[in-house]
Amino acid sequence: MKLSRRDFHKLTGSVALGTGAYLLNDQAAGAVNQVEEGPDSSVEWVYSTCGYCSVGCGMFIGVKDGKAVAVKGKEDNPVNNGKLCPKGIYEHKIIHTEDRLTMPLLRDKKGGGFRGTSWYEAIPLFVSKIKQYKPEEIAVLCTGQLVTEEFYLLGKLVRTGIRTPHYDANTTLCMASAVVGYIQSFGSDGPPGCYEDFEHAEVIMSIGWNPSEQHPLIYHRLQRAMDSNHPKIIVVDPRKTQLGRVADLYLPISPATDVTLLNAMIRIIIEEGYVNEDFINEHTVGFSELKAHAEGCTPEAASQRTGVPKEDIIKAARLFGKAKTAVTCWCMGVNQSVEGTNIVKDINNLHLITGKIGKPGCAPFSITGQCNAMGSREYEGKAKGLPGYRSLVNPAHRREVAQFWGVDESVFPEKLGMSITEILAAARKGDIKMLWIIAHNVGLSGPNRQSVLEALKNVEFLVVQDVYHPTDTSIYADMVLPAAMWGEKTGTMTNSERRVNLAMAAVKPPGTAKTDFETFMDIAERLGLKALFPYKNPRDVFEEIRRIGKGRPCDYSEMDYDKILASGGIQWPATKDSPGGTQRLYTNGIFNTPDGRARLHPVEDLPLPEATDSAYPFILNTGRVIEHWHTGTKTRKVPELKALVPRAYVEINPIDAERLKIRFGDEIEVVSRRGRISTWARVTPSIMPGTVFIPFFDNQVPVNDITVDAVDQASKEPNFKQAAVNILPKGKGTV
Ligand SMILES: Nc1nc2c(c(=O)[nH]1)N[C@H]1C(S)=C(S)[C@@H](COP(=O)(O)OP(=O)(O)OC[C@H]3O[C@@H](n4cnc5c(=O)[nH]c(N)nc54)[C@H](O)[C@@H]3O)O[C@H]1N2
Ligand SMILES: Nc1nc2c(c(=O)[nH]1)N[C@H]1C(S)=C(S)[C@@H](COP(=O)(O)OP(=O)(O)OC[C@H]3O[C@@H](n4cnc5c(=O)[nH]c(N)nc54)[C@H](O)[C@@H]3O)O[C@H]1N2
Ligand code: SF4
Ligand SMILES: [Mo]
Repeated sequence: MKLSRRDFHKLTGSVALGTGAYLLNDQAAGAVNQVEEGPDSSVEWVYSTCGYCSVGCGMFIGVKDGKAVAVKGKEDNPVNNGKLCPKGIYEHKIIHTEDRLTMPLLRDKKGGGFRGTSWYEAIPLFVSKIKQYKPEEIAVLCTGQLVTEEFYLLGKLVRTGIRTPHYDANTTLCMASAVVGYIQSFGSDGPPGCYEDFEHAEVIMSIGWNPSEQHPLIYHRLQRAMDSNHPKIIVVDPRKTQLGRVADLYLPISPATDVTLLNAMIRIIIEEGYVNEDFINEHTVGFSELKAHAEGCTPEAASQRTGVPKEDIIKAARLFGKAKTAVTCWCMGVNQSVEGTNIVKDINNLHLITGKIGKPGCAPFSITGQCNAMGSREYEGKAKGLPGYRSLVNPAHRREVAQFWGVDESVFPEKLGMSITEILAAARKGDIKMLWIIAHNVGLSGPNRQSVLEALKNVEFLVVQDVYHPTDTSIYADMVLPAAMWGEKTGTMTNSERRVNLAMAAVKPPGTAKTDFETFMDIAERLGLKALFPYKNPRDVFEEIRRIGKGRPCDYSEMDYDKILASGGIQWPATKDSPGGTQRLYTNGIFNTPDGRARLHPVEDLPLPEATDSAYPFILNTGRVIEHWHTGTKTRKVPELKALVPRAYVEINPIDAERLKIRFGDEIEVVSRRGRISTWARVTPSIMPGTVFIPFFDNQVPVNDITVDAVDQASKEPNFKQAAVNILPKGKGTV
């Protein structure tokens, strides 16, 4: 079915073109997919959870003659009530594609191309390379898109078998600032809130988050809340997103000045007496320092720096302060910044001083990105290095995990190794010789991409484990390992509200492709670690996760696959006291710090890593569109989605466009100190003057050629959201 973006929006009940405020219910899904239902239907529906974003929609995959032919929402799922967004509804179309990997590939040293091979050759070669290099010459880069059982296996394999400290993931490009901010404020990672909080909140503040496009089924819940309890909506974003359009208060903030805005709000809240003194006294540390610091943060100065009118800053503070309940959601506009951790801590400050946490309608709520970024934080060790939110530098944690696994704790590295951008820099220098990349298309999604490609080309042995080939990363590999994908494997995933749900295998992987689970097991066995890896299937691993996580904040001990299937997902912690799961964290005001008190942190804005100047006068903002998923390896293959947004574009404000004589649709170049890309201009007032926005899904418009690779020093998350660029009519010289 060929649809224009406009027709698609009409069919799916959109409220505004380009906003993604459209959802498909079961009936519309049927119409789109044209699947026959009813007792005679030969379609078998298999339980699953969407494999794209962290909303975690419950769904079924329709299978006919061994092929995935349709998808439909699960009516009684507590997250999405049967509805799906456009990516979800076409998800079966990403499985049986022509570029699926069907066998391992090895680079043919003579010809330079690839030759197909068997696992009997690939795994021994892989393991011989692991033995050839020193552990610290090897690095592993993973993802937020495997199932938790696979994350746990890989974490155990890296710690006990490969033993390199250099083990990171694309989650550092995404969630790291939220993780570090939570740990510094509350003593532990983990979003405290849940989606139901929207229905209890008097105020919902969104900072650097575009939910109508990136979390459409959360947006739907926001809409439901707007219709029922009418929360006041505050949106802080340099782009006027759909949520910004419907907001009660839209604050068009100058890029990366969020801390200044929050500090001024904190000052007003303290000054005007909206603080919760009992909560501060009983449950926090550091209020007097925060107060002293806030005194210097006047709304006048904040207005000057942020560009937000002073009256609006005061209004936001009063709305937030006076409300009995408030939720603050944030996403990449906060995390992907050199000051990401600071912004997160300031959001936490705001909630702590007003006691707006641990109650219905009250939470500082980081929205995650990938379907299972949470799972990698919980049980792969992406939060602090060891499973169950345990830390590599905590002696008790090291002991616990070592004893549980039956290994000597000296096998663990003493501390976390390099982060992703550091690993890539070391690979460029030749210090990392073997790089294993699993489910991460860093060749398009990594910051300052040409330097990433240099790293990929420079490592002696690059292994890429993916479901498709060629990708922007796999083309540089020495070995490509074919993986089974969503719909072909079974395991759990945790969504943004800590809900653990199952995705089940519906169809078989193509050729000899294996699940990542099987590949990790094969490698472990070949490394002689069979005794440490006695699992027959993901369920066995889940049982181990239940035991190793018992008593930890992310406790799964009262969950099992059957309970999850029956309930549509269980929110951790699930313990003896709360066997059905837990909606909210910190309801008793006790945090995961040694004294149980949360920490208040006075913080400041940092300068942009790359200031604008006369040669590069615009700030480049980057991100996503609803129709496409990340680097587009999946969605660029779905004809309906590709037809809607075939090519990435540059959003530019009409004032700038007029000055530069650029019309809608003109081909233009965007140039930074690192490179140049060209594409068409989309002139729109939703982007503020002096800034431009380019989505990163399109490898014909590789926006990361021009982004910076500066990182937040605490979280190591790259600053994807601001780089200095210039705009030129195509082919018109250089800056
Ligand atoms: N359709 C679709 N959905 C997705 C994804 C996808 O690729 N496609 N990816 C998933 C993943 S992994 C993630 S991480 C999430 C990301 O979800 P979001 O974070 O919502 O998406 P982004 O487009 O990256 O950026 C969000 C907003 O940050 C704003 N922003 C930029 N700079 C600043 C700033 O300085 N201050 C403030 N306050 N805001 C700023 C941008 O203008 C943008 O509107 O989406 C998930 N969902
Ligand atoms: N400019 C800019 N760049 C960004 C961002 C931004 O906002 N702006 N956002 C950043 C963020 S938040 C994120 S999360 C990253 C995302 O960046 P990536 O993770 O690189 O993006 P994906 O396109 O999802 O790549 C995942 C890869 O895994 C493969 N894959 C899918 N399923 C499986 C599986 O089950 N097993 C295996 N082995 N492989 C699989 C896919 O084919 C694909 O090649 O991009 C980051 N880059
Ligand atoms: S909102 Fe996210 S989880 Fe739900 S169908 Fe869309 S992509 Fe999948
Ligand atoms: Mo992400």
